[in-house]
Amino acid sequence: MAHFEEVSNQSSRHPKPAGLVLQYGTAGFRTNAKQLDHIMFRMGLLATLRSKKTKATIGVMITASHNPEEDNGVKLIDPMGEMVTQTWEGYATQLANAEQQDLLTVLKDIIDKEAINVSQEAHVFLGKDTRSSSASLSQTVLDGVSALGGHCKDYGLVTTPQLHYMVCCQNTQGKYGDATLEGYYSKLCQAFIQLTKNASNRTDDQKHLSVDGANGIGALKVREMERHLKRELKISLFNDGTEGKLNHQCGADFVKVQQKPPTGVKINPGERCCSFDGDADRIVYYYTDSEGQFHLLDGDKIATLISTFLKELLIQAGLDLKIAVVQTAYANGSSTHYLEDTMKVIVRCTKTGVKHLHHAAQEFDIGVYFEANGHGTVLFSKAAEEKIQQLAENPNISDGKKRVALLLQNTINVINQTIGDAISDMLLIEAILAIKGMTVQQWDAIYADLPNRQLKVRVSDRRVIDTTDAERRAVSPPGMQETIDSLVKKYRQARSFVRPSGTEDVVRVYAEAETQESADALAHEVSLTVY
Ligand code: 16G
Ligand code: ZN
Repeated sequence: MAHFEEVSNQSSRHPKPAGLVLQYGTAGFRTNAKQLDHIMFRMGLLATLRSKKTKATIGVMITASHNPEEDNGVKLIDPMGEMVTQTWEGYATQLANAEQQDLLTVLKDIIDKEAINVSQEAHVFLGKDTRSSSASLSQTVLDGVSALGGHCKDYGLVTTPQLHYMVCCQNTQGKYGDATLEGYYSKLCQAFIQLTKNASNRTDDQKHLSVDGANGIGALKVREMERHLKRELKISLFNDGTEGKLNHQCGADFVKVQQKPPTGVKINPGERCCSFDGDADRIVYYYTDSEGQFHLLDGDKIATLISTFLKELLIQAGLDLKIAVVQTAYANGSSTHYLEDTMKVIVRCTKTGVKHLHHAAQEFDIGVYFEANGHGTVLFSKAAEEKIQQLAENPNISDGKKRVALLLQNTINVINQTIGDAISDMLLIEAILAIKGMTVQQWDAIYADLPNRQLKVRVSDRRVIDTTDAERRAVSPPGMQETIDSLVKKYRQARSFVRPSGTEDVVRVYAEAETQESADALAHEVSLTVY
């Protein structure tokens, strides 16, 4: 077949280093950028096949998120803007690891297994972050797409969630919005402005927010968006990429893991600040108090704020919709208690990785999902959206209920439901704080986090650790969980777990306890049991 000759010719320009084995992990392929050229070519091929199979547009995003600038990565986006399915993750790994001479065989194998009509048209949306390696790697994806006769629209520099959004808009024929950056900004910002109309007398201080752009793509996009906000949100942007290095001593991952403020941000006591990560799909908030103490408001606090707000609206609207919060093992124990015992919302725990949370959240009318690291969003079922719309359009309801229905509609519109999105989450959080007239301190005081510590341990083979119960318990190596259990018993309000990382060659240790000293000691002791 003509295409295969082209694939064969082109692939010799993007050869695979013999023996190199990489895996499509939690968030796609991710490693040093120098090892990724052949991967990009092959992911161009695979995205084209996925498009032929689904008869829809598929996304390819080049980013390594919060990893250092020298790394890069790639992930595929399925038609509705979600992460690619597990079977195709498997194909991605097979294709990536085929030695040069076996590439066509593996490709044909996928075509046969999936019964793909190779002459079907194919469309791919491509995006990249600001890493210096991203430009040439994205050219290589283009080579892969064109080798199989696919069409590619290159969005250039975009955040990961923006590309997810574009793919969803395209495949829903514009029902979700326009597949353009302008469309994205105007949908989100219009909803934000409508929401803030429900906030009375916002002062300039309340409208002000400091944003740490992690020296990445999020900073560029916040700048682009600003004029759409019509001064309803005044952003002081730090770490905008003009001086500092991507993710270095800054960004959401740094702030969450180190539990300290990023460098490069001017923080005035009491003022709200937030940090994005390197591809702007995560956000955390924080402030320092008058004593200089740092306070972090992570994904758990965000989930609590959002779910409380939504639950209150549903009660006011008289809508009987089932709302749930989806978390992972990293969720602070205090957040889970607060949500279950005080808020009385359903809480689910899944394995780490957005796709797991996303799927669990889809089972409810309204599913709020957040990882403690700040990655998350809210999903509304079709039925929930319809009920809200019917209420908004019902001519016989009171003005109060009408207002609540419109609030819910604008809340839906400010949210990027395809994936966690720092920009969209920021607008939603700012709107909620404005509407509730709440300061960051009041938000923080909803519950008190249990002190916690995360450590990473380098081991010769992290795969010897196998977990169960949403990664909260280890089933191998034998005896390890029993040791962890006995260590945990030594401390009050303590909990700890270990899990192999899906993105780095390390084992992660998490511990929480009544005091920081206990959490630190427990994390340290547990890390010594990992070998
Ligand atoms: C990836 C995941 C993130 C998860 C992290 C865990 C996506 C889009 N991103 O960044 O959700 O928290 O991996 O990393 O799924 P780890 O397995 O190295 O701890
Ligand atoms: Zn990210």
